[in-house]
Amino acid sequence: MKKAIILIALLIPLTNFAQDKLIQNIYARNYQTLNGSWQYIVDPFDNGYYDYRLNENPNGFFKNKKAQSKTDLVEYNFDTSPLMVIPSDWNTRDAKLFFYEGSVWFKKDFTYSPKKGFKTYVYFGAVNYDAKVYLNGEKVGEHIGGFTPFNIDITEKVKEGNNFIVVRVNNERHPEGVPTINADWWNYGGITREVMLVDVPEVFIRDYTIRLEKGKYNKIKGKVLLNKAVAGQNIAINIPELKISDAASTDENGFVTFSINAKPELWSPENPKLYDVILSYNGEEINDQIGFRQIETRGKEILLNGEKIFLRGISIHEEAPFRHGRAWSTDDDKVLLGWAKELGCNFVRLAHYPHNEHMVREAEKMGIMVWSEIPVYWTIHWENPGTYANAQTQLDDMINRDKNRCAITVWSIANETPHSDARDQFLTRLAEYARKKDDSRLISMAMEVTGQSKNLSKVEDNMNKYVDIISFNSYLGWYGGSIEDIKTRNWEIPYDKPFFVSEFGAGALQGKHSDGTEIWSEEYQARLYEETLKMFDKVEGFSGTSPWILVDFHSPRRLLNNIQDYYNRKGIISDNGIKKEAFYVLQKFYQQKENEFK
Ligand code: GCB
Repeated sequence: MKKAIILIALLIPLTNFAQDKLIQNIYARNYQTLNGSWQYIVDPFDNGYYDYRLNENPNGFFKNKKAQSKTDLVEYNFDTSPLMVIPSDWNTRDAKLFFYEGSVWFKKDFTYSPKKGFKTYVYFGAVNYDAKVYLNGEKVGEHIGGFTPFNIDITEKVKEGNNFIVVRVNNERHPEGVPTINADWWNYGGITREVMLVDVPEVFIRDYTIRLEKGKYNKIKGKVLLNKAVAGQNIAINIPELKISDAASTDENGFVTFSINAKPELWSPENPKLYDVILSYNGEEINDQIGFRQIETRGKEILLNGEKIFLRGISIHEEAPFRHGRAWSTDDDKVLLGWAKELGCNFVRLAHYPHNEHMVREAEKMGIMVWSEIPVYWTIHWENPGTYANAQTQLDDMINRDKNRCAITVWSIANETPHSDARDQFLTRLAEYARKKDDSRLISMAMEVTGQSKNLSKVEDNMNKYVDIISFNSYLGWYGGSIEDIKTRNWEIPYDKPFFVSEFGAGALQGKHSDGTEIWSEEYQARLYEETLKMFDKVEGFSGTSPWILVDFHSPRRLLNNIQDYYNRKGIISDNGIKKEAFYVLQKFYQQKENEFK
């Protein structure tokens, strides 16, 4: 009995409030932005949410109450509160909030004219971590998870003329959360991605998937789903450049499939060809840019469009270049991806959570393949059903948002997780879920090195059966061992699958120099890169790497003053955008690999 109560208690904070299914390709819809200035109130004791008995207060700050007379006691006032530009993280927008973890209330006024026969949604690209959303003083939805989008149907609540929206954002860490309390990145709080009001017809195309049929180069498959189960609706698909113009009728589930003979030019890093695809229904035209490719493995090789490739990657955190808050805009993303391009990358590992949609779309345009990951990181609560549900929802949302992005070649379900039966069960369920949902990509996870002796390192993991690529993080020469050890190390990876080194690296303070024997110097980092790349290049099945990491990033775990100062210094570019020596070592290696694979 007690157990059941605890279980329910654990589940309650993780369930979503009337969560609406995600609308595919939000940027192609008719929308009005709610980005810009929002008033905010910092509420460390959640005074706007609970009353003094710690019950949820029905007259919380979301009422946006204003004193009506000289004696009316109202102990908050959005109108006189400071403004913050949204999207953003509060940590880098307000110096007082750099270390803050707790609740902040945001409010924005807006005017609106609802259109007859249309539905209105409010869409959030991401809010970290727990969002409660109120419109005109009433709760309309809530969401858990800091890196995936959500939309809420507000048709019944939005008014002609003036409206106000209030969001209570809480970024406290929870042991049972995803991620859990311990992680090596900054816990940026806030409305960190775009907010928009979206108009769609009463019945509309909510979701679609368009790609090459698995294993074929001459057939495009399309699946389209309406928001309502209505039969006999005519849906048109057009791909002008391929002279495709087709239409079909929905079944009783509001669902249509297309199977079209076509031989599109294939997408690849050398030729990132995208086609305009237009779906039309009920007065709405949804425009997307879609590329076509096949990704698969054969024995120890990764094949893109049937040809063996080497993934010339780099890991990236979603942190803005130079200003070091959360990155969210195309401009931020272009700088990060531009550096990756300059390095010679054809691949990026977007660590350790889904990055913003612009990032993936830009990578696709630039011809960069993407590894996209959910924050199942380190010591997740494997036995907690609520934690599993949360992880699966994040996986589901990540796949739903980006399933039409051909650049995404790998879904990653976890990073460096400690082995146990409960962990294996949790991850097996996730891997099977991802596979069932999307069989057009590879599945992987960043594993750990499991055995080390003087001359031999091993990677053994029960999850080997469920992944397509054996990926692992190796810090030989940094967290244990020396650069000399790297020179003599052999590897045992006993699986007939390609392997990918999802991380290796060393900390270096840009501008700190030595003869190469001192840690924190650029030379030490560069030597470690040289030797590590040489070491792995000798091992059969080495199919790519995404060293840790493109740019120095904020981390609360990095406290060494005058060296780290709350930055993880493993970037090959410094926090102020200066390339370290290791950048050029990796660049040279990638030039060689590019030539080898021409
Ligand atoms: C890792 C983690 C990454 C850390 C990195 C480090 O293995 O996956 O999130 O930031 O090591 O620098 O220690």
